[in-house]
Amino acid sequence: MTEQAFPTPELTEQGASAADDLVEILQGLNRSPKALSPKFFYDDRGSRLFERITRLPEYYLTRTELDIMSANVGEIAELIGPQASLIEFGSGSSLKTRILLEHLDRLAAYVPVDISRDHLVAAAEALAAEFPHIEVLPVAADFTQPFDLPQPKIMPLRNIVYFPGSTIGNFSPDATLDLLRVMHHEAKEDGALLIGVDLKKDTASLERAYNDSAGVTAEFNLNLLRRLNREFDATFDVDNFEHRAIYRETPGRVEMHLVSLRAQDVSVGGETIHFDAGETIRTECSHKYTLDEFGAMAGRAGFAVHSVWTDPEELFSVQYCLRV
Ligand code: SAH
Ligand code: AVI
Repeated sequence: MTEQAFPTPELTEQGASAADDLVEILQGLNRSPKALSPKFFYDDRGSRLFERITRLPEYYLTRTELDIMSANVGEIAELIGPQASLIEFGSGSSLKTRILLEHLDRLAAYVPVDISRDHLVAAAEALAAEFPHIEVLPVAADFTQPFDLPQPKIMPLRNIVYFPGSTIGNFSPDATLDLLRVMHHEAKEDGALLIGVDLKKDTASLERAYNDSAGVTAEFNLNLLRRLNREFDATFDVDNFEHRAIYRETPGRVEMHLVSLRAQDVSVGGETIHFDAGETIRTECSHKYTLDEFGAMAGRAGFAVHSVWTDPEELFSVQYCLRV
Protein backbone atom coordinates (compact mmCIF):
# COMPACT_ATOMS: atom_id res chain seq x y z
CA MET A 1 0.00 0.00 0.00
CA THR A 2 1.28 3.52 -0.79
CA GLU A 3 1.75 5.58 2.35
CA GLN A 4 0.16 9.01 1.98
CA ALA A 5 1.37 11.62 4.46
CA PHE A 6 -1.36 14.09 5.40
CA PRO A 7 -0.48 17.64 6.51
CA THR A 8 -0.47 18.68 10.19
CA PRO A 9 -4.05 18.33 11.47
CA GLU A 10 -6.08 21.48 11.01
CA LEU A 11 -8.39 22.24 13.92
CA THR A 12 -12.09 22.95 13.37
CA GLU A 13 -13.25 25.04 16.32
CA GLN A 14 -16.91 25.45 17.27
CA GLY A 15 -16.83 26.03 21.03
CA ALA A 16 -19.19 28.14 23.14
CA SER A 17 -17.90 31.57 24.18
CA ALA A 18 -16.57 32.19 27.71
CA ALA A 19 -19.60 34.46 28.22
CA ASP A 20 -21.99 31.57 27.41
CA ASP A 21 -20.05 29.30 29.76
CA LEU A 22 -20.32 31.87 32.58
CA VAL A 23 -24.10 32.12 32.12
CA GLU A 24 -24.36 28.30 32.37
CA ILE A 25 -22.07 28.19 35.42
CA LEU A 26 -24.08 30.89 37.26
CA GLN A 27 -27.34 29.11 36.44
CA GLY A 28 -25.89 25.94 37.97
CA LEU A 29 -24.66 27.72 41.10
CA ASN A 30 -27.98 29.53 41.62
CA ARG A 31 -29.94 26.28 41.33
CA SER A 32 -31.02 24.37 44.40
CA PRO A 33 -29.32 21.93 44.81
CA LYS A 34 -26.27 23.44 43.12
CA ALA A 35 -24.92 21.52 40.10
CA LEU A 36 -22.32 22.10 37.37
CA SER A 37 -21.80 20.18 34.14
CA PRO A 38 -18.81 17.79 34.22
CA LYS A 39 -17.73 19.30 30.89
CA PHE A 40 -16.19 22.13 32.97
CA PHE A 41 -13.65 19.70 34.49
CA TYR A 42 -11.71 19.62 31.26
CA ASP A 43 -9.40 22.58 31.04
CA ASP A 44 -5.82 21.59 30.25
CA ARG A 45 -5.02 20.72 33.88
CA GLY A 46 -8.30 18.82 34.26
CA SER A 47 -7.50 16.75 31.17
CA ARG A 48 -4.07 15.93 32.56
CA LEU A 49 -5.57 14.97 35.93
CA PHE A 50 -8.04 12.70 34.12
CA GLU A 51 -5.08 10.98 32.40
CA ARG A 52 -3.62 10.29 35.86
CA ILE A 53 -7.00 8.89 37.02
CA THR A 54 -6.96 6.41 34.13
CA ARG A 55 -3.73 4.90 35.53
CA LEU A 56 -4.91 4.58 39.15
CA PRO A 57 -5.20 1.05 40.56
CA GLU A 58 -8.74 1.77 41.85
CA TYR A 59 -9.99 3.15 38.50
CA TYR A 60 -10.66 -0.20 36.80
CA LEU A 61 -12.55 1.37 33.87
CA THR A 62 -9.69 2.34 31.54
CA ARG A 63 -7.49 -0.74 31.88
CA THR A 64 -10.52 -3.04 31.61
CA GLU A 65 -11.77 -1.33 28.46
CA LEU A 66 -8.25 -1.42 26.96
CA ASP A 67 -8.07 -5.16 27.66
CA ILE A 68 -11.49 -5.73 26.07
CA MET A 69 -10.45 -3.73 23.00
CA SER A 70 -7.12 -5.55 22.64
CA ALA A 71 -8.76 -8.97 23.01
CA ASN A 72 -11.49 -8.29 20.44
CA VAL A 73 -10.10 -5.77 17.97
CA GLY A 74 -9.89 -8.35 15.16
CA GLU A 75 -13.62 -9.02 15.36
CA ILE A 76 -14.38 -5.30 15.78
CA ALA A 77 -12.30 -4.44 12.69
CA GLU A 78 -14.18 -7.13 10.71
CA LEU A 79 -17.51 -5.62 11.73
CA ILE A 80 -16.43 -2.08 10.84
CA GLY A 81 -14.99 -3.07 7.47
CA PRO A 82 -12.81 -1.03 5.11
CA GLN A 83 -12.55 2.72 4.51
CA ALA A 84 -14.70 3.94 7.39
CA SER A 85 -14.54 7.38 8.95
CA LEU A 86 -14.02 7.04 12.71
CA ILE A 87 -15.69 9.90 14.61
CA GLU A 88 -14.79 9.89 18.29
CA PHE A 89 -16.82 11.83 20.86
CA GLY A 90 -14.79 12.97 23.91
CA SER A 91 -11.52 11.66 22.50
CA GLY A 92 -9.18 12.93 25.26
CA SER A 93 -5.72 11.52 24.56
CA SER A 94 -7.15 8.93 22.08
CA LEU A 95 -5.43 6.13 23.99
CA LYS A 96 -7.91 3.37 23.17
CA THR A 97 -8.28 4.66 19.63
CA ARG A 98 -4.71 3.68 18.84
CA ILE A 99 -5.79 0.02 19.06
CA LEU A 100 -8.41 0.67 16.40
CA LEU A 101 -6.14 2.80 14.21
CA GLU A 102 -3.61 -0.04 14.16
CA HIS A 103 -6.20 -2.60 13.04
CA LEU A 104 -8.88 -0.90 10.92
CA ASP A 105 -8.65 -1.50 7.19
CA ARG A 106 -7.72 1.67 5.21
CA LEU A 107 -9.46 4.15 7.48
CA ALA A 108 -10.80 7.13 5.48
CA ALA A 109 -10.31 9.58 8.37
CA TYR A 110 -10.15 9.89 12.13
CA VAL A 111 -12.25 12.76 13.55
CA PRO A 112 -11.64 13.33 17.29
CA VAL A 113 -14.19 15.68 18.90
CA ASP A 114 -13.40 17.17 22.30
CA ILE A 115 -14.12 20.28 24.36
CA SER A 116 -10.58 20.43 25.80
CA ARG A 117 -9.00 22.35 22.92
CA ASP A 118 -5.27 22.35 23.67
CA HIS A 119 -5.29 18.74 24.87
CA LEU A 120 -7.12 17.76 21.67
CA VAL A 121 -4.60 19.59 19.45
CA ALA A 122 -1.67 17.88 21.19
CA ALA A 123 -3.33 14.44 20.90
CA ALA A 124 -4.21 14.99 17.22
CA GLU A 125 -0.65 16.06 16.37
CA ALA A 126 0.81 13.04 18.14
CA LEU A 127 -1.58 10.71 16.31
CA ALA A 128 -0.89 12.27 12.93
CA ALA A 129 2.83 11.68 13.49
CA GLU A 130 2.24 8.06 14.55
CA PHE A 131 -0.23 7.31 11.74
CA PRO A 132 0.91 9.43 8.74
CA HIS A 133 -1.35 7.49 6.34
CA ILE A 134 -4.53 8.46 8.27
CA GLU A 135 -6.17 11.86 7.86
CA VAL A 136 -6.74 13.29 11.37
CA LEU A 137 -9.41 16.02 11.51
CA PRO A 138 -9.79 17.33 15.09
CA VAL A 139 -12.93 19.24 16.08
CA ALA A 140 -12.94 21.37 19.26
CA ALA A 141 -16.64 21.50 20.19
CA ASP A 142 -19.19 20.77 22.88
CA PHE A 143 -20.77 17.65 21.42
CA THR A 144 -24.05 18.33 23.27
CA GLN A 145 -24.54 21.36 21.02
CA PRO A 146 -24.97 21.24 17.22
CA PHE A 147 -21.61 21.09 15.41
CA ASP A 148 -20.43 20.37 11.88
CA LEU A 149 -18.03 17.60 10.94
CA PRO A 150 -15.17 18.29 8.51
CA GLN A 151 -15.16 16.52 5.15
CA PRO A 152 -12.39 13.92 4.75
CA LYS A 153 -10.34 13.92 1.53
CA ILE A 154 -11.10 10.21 1.00
CA MET A 155 -14.84 9.49 0.70
CA PRO A 156 -15.79 7.20 3.64
CA LEU A 157 -17.78 4.05 2.90
CA ARG A 158 -19.47 4.41 6.33
CA ASN A 159 -19.29 6.44 9.52
CA ILE A 160 -18.44 4.77 12.82
CA VAL A 161 -19.14 6.84 15.92
CA TYR A 162 -16.75 5.82 18.70
CA PHE A 163 -17.61 6.79 22.29
CA PRO A 164 -15.31 4.98 24.72
CA GLY A 165 -14.61 5.50 28.41
CA SER A 166 -18.25 5.27 29.56
CA THR A 167 -18.47 9.03 29.08
CA ILE A 168 -22.10 8.23 28.17
CA GLY A 169 -22.56 7.60 31.91
CA ASN A 170 -21.92 11.28 32.62
CA PHE A 171 -25.32 12.23 31.16
CA SER A 172 -28.80 12.14 32.66
CA PRO A 173 -31.20 9.64 31.05
CA ASP A 174 -32.83 12.40 28.93
CA ALA A 175 -29.46 13.85 27.88
CA THR A 176 -28.20 10.32 27.12
CA LEU A 177 -31.07 9.77 24.75
CA ASP A 178 -30.46 13.15 23.08
CA LEU A 179 -26.76 12.36 22.67
CA LEU A 180 -27.37 8.86 21.30
CA ARG A 181 -29.77 10.43 18.78
CA VAL A 182 -27.05 12.89 17.69
CA MET A 183 -24.72 9.90 17.23
CA HIS A 184 -27.43 8.07 15.31
CA HIS A 185 -27.65 11.09 13.01
CA GLU A 186 -23.84 11.35 12.61
CA ALA A 187 -23.50 7.61 11.90
CA LYS A 188 -25.72 8.14 8.82
CA GLU A 189 -27.18 5.28 6.82
CA ASP A 190 -25.17 2.05 7.23
CA GLY A 191 -23.20 3.58 10.10
CA ALA A 192 -22.68 2.17 13.58
CA LEU A 193 -21.82 3.13 17.13
CA LEU A 194 -18.97 1.54 19.10
CA ILE A 195 -19.39 2.52 22.73
CA GLY A 196 -17.80 1.76 26.11
CA VAL A 197 -20.35 1.34 28.90
CA ASP A 198 -19.49 0.77 32.55
CA LEU A 199 -21.58 -1.90 34.26
CA LYS A 200 -23.39 -2.02 37.60
CA LYS A 201 -21.40 -3.65 40.39
CA ASP A 202 -20.93 -3.61 44.15
CA THR A 203 -20.94 -0.24 45.92
CA ALA A 204 -17.49 -0.69 47.50
CA SER A 205 -15.67 -1.15 44.16
CA LEU A 206 -17.50 1.80 42.63
CA GLU A 207 -16.83 4.14 45.54
CA ARG A 208 -13.14 3.10 45.61
CA ALA A 209 -12.83 3.97 41.90
CA TYR A 210 -14.00 7.53 42.59
CA ASN A 211 -12.23 7.97 45.98
CA ASP A 212 -8.69 6.86 45.17
CA SER A 213 -6.11 6.67 47.95
CA ALA A 214 -3.66 9.02 46.18
CA GLY A 215 -6.30 11.78 46.08
CA VAL A 216 -6.07 12.35 42.31
CA THR A 217 -9.87 12.22 41.83
CA ALA A 218 -10.26 14.70 44.69
CA GLU A 219 -7.83 17.06 42.94
CA PHE A 220 -9.65 16.53 39.61
CA ASN A 221 -12.90 17.55 41.32
CA LEU A 222 -11.38 20.54 43.18
CA ASN A 223 -9.64 21.70 39.99
CA LEU A 224 -13.08 22.79 38.82
CA LEU A 225 -13.02 25.52 41.51
CA ARG A 226 -9.44 26.45 40.58
CA ARG A 227 -10.56 26.73 36.96
CA LEU A 228 -13.46 29.00 37.93
CA ASN A 229 -10.93 31.19 39.79
CA ARG A 230 -8.57 31.24 36.78
CA GLU A 231 -11.07 31.75 33.98
CA PHE A 232 -14.33 33.07 35.42
CA ASP A 233 -13.21 35.70 37.94
CA ALA A 234 -14.21 33.54 40.93
CA THR A 235 -12.86 33.74 44.51
CA PHE A 236 -13.15 30.13 45.74
CA ASP A 237 -10.86 29.24 48.65
CA VAL A 238 -10.30 25.63 47.60
CA ASP A 239 -9.35 24.67 51.18
CA ASN A 240 -12.94 25.46 52.18
CA PHE A 241 -14.29 22.60 50.03
CA GLU A 242 -13.79 18.84 49.97
CA HIS A 243 -14.35 16.05 47.47
CA ARG A 244 -17.11 13.50 48.05
CA ALA A 245 -18.11 10.56 45.81
CA ILE A 246 -20.97 8.22 46.67
CA TYR A 247 -22.81 5.48 44.78
CA ARG A 248 -26.60 5.70 44.79
CA GLU A 249 -28.01 2.28 43.96
CA THR A 250 -31.15 4.01 42.79
CA PRO A 251 -30.83 5.34 40.12
CA GLY A 252 -27.49 3.50 39.77
CA ARG A 253 -24.92 6.26 39.59
CA VAL A 254 -21.79 7.52 41.30
CA GLU A 255 -22.25 11.17 42.23
CA MET A 256 -19.30 13.49 42.77
CA HIS A 257 -19.83 16.55 44.93
CA LEU A 258 -17.79 19.45 46.29
CA VAL A 259 -18.84 19.98 49.89
CA SER A 260 -18.64 23.44 51.46
CA LEU A 261 -16.87 23.00 54.81
CA ARG A 262 -18.35 26.20 56.25
CA ALA A 263 -20.94 28.88 55.54
CA GLN A 264 -19.31 31.20 53.01
CA ASP A 265 -19.90 33.69 50.22
CA VAL A 266 -17.97 33.34 46.97
CA SER A 267 -17.89 35.76 44.06
CA VAL A 268 -18.21 34.28 40.55
CA GLY A 269 -18.07 36.60 37.53
CA GLY A 270 -19.07 39.50 39.79
CA GLU A 271 -22.07 37.68 41.34
CA THR A 272 -22.16 36.57 45.00
CA ILE A 273 -22.99 32.92 45.60
CA HIS A 274 -23.80 31.81 49.16
CA PHE A 275 -22.95 28.35 50.51
CA ASP A 276 -24.35 26.95 53.76
CA ALA A 277 -22.03 24.72 55.79
CA GLY A 278 -22.33 21.22 54.34
CA GLU A 279 -24.02 22.41 51.15
CA THR A 280 -22.67 20.75 47.99
CA ILE A 281 -22.18 21.40 44.30
CA ARG A 282 -22.90 18.22 42.36
CA THR A 283 -20.16 18.16 39.74
CA GLU A 284 -20.67 14.78 38.04
CA CYS A 285 -22.95 11.77 37.79
CA SER A 286 -21.50 8.56 36.41
CA HIS A 287 -24.39 6.25 35.55
CA LYS A 288 -23.78 2.51 35.57
CA TYR A 289 -25.87 0.15 33.44
CA THR A 290 -26.88 -3.47 33.17
CA LEU A 291 -26.57 -4.82 29.62
CA ASP A 292 -30.37 -4.86 29.36
CA GLU A 293 -30.70 -1.27 30.58
CA PHE A 294 -28.20 0.02 28.02
CA GLY A 295 -29.74 -2.07 25.25
CA ALA A 296 -33.14 -0.51 25.98
CA MET A 297 -31.66 3.01 25.97
CA ALA A 298 -29.85 2.39 22.67
CA GLY A 299 -33.08 0.97 21.21
CA ARG A 300 -34.97 4.17 22.08
CA ALA A 301 -32.36 6.14 20.12
CA GLY A 302 -32.74 3.93 17.03
CA PHE A 303 -29.81 1.54 17.59
CA ALA A 304 -29.82 -2.25 17.97
CA VAL A 305 -26.98 -3.77 19.98
CA HIS A 306 -25.29 -6.21 17.59
CA SER A 307 -22.30 -7.39 19.69
CA VAL A 308 -21.20 -6.99 23.29
CA TRP A 309 -17.73 -7.73 24.64
CA THR A 310 -16.98 -7.78 28.37
CA ASP A 311 -14.11 -8.78 30.66
CA PRO A 312 -14.28 -12.06 32.64
CA GLU A 313 -15.57 -10.24 35.75
CA GLU A 314 -18.16 -8.27 33.71
CA LEU A 315 -16.94 -4.97 35.09
CA PHE A 316 -17.16 -3.09 31.77
CA SER A 317 -18.61 -3.55 28.30
CA VAL A 318 -17.82 -2.49 24.76
CA GLN A 319 -20.91 -2.55 22.57
CA TYR A 320 -21.31 -2.40 18.79
CA CYS A 321 -24.69 -0.93 17.86
CA LEU A 322 -26.22 -0.80 14.39
CA ARG A 323 -28.68 1.79 13.16
CA VAL A 324 -32.13 0.30 12.69
N1 SAH B 1 -12.32 8.91 25.59
C1 SAH B 1 -11.28 9.06 26.58
C2 SAH B 1 -11.49 10.27 27.49
C3 SAH B 1 -12.68 10.18 28.41
S1 SAH B 1 -12.72 11.57 29.51
C4 SAH B 1 -11.17 7.79 27.38
O1 SAH B 1 -11.98 6.90 27.15
O2 SAH B 1 -10.29 7.67 28.22
C5 SAH B 1 -14.07 12.47 28.82
C6 SAH B 1 -13.61 13.28 27.61
O3 SAH B 1 -14.76 13.89 27.05
C7 SAH B 1 -12.63 14.39 27.97
O4 SAH B 1 -11.57 14.40 27.06
C8 SAH B 1 -13.47 15.66 27.89
O5 SAH B 1 -12.71 16.79 27.52
C9 SAH B 1 -14.52 15.29 26.87
N2 SAH B 1 -15.82 15.94 27.05
C10 SAH B 1 -16.58 15.94 28.17
N3 SAH B 1 -17.73 16.60 27.96
C11 SAH B 1 -17.69 17.02 26.66
C12 SAH B 1 -18.59 17.76 25.84
N4 SAH B 1 -19.77 18.18 26.31
N5 SAH B 1 -18.23 18.00 24.56
C13 SAH B 1 -17.03 17.57 24.07
N6 SAH B 1 -16.14 16.88 24.81
C14 SAH B 1 -16.46 16.61 26.08
C1 AVI C 1 -15.04 10.60 31.72
N1 AVI C 1 -15.87 9.89 32.68
C2 AVI C 1 -16.47 8.70 32.11
C3 AVI C 1 -15.19 9.61 33.96
C4 AVI C 1 -16.16 8.79 34.88
O1 AVI C 1 -15.71 7.75 35.35
O2 AVI C 1 -17.30 9.19 35.04
C5 AVI C 1 -14.76 10.88 34.66
C6 AVI C 1 -14.25 10.64 36.05
N2 AVI C 1 -14.73 11.19 37.12
C7 AVI C 1 -14.06 10.76 38.18
N3 AVI C 1 -13.17 9.88 37.78
C8 AVI C 1 -13.24 9.80 36.43
